[in-house]
Amino acid sequence: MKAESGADKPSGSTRGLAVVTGASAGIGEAIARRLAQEGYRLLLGARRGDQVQRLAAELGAQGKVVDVSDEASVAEFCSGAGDAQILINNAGGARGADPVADAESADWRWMWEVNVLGLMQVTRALLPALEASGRGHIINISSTAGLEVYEGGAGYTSAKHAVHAICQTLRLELVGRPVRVTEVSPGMVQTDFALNRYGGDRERAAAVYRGVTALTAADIADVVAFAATRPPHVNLDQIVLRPLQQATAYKVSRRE
Ligand code: 8X3
Repeated sequence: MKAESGADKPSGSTRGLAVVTGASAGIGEAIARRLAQEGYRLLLGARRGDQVQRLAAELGAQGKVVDVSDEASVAEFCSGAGDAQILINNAGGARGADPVADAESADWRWMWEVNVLGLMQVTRALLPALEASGRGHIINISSTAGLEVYEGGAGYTSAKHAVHAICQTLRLELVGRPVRVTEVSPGMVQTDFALNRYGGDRERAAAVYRGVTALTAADIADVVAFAATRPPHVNLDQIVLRPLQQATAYKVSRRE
């Protein structure tokens, strides 16, 4: 996808400040790399401070530790971002795949705190800056799990359905104000997502991607860059992308 848009790129200068959460690895890292190439200044946040600071140093960006589920941590993270123009809410993930009957409360609590409350807290903290920029943009990295459900997935799918609802609500609440809201909803992406979900069980995680050419983190970054670089009057509401071999979460054509 070609991200260049003369209409949106200020000539001879860098673009505005983009804030990326969950930026230490996977999709967040790929977005950070891509937005750096596109000329954005970056504030990168992640729970793993050493990793995010290493990436930030490489990209000439600012890197800070942030736990999006912790209000004080979010306040500290956002304190230097008064000129933010873009917010990429990427921090999130899944824990466990138990049916509701065997749900682990701690796993559900973590998923709701990071995917839902975390997204709300960073958004709330940065909304004044995004609006003041005159061309603000919130890009929420959601999931096809925000659109469909599957057995054993309710902790994660319910959290991502909440993200979908928040995106739609934000568009209603912000209409007429200069803040775009885009939901990016990927299906299967080859990252540590499954490894984290299954508590480091490599075999189980590998089975998720077996026989499938999954999306890559760079594919998602490509779509994010495209959305971000449209002219400011163009709002891409929702972008759903999946590997060619995936029709739904549970309908996947695997090579033998
Ligand atoms: C990940 C997609 O199908 O594993 O966000 O829930 S799925």
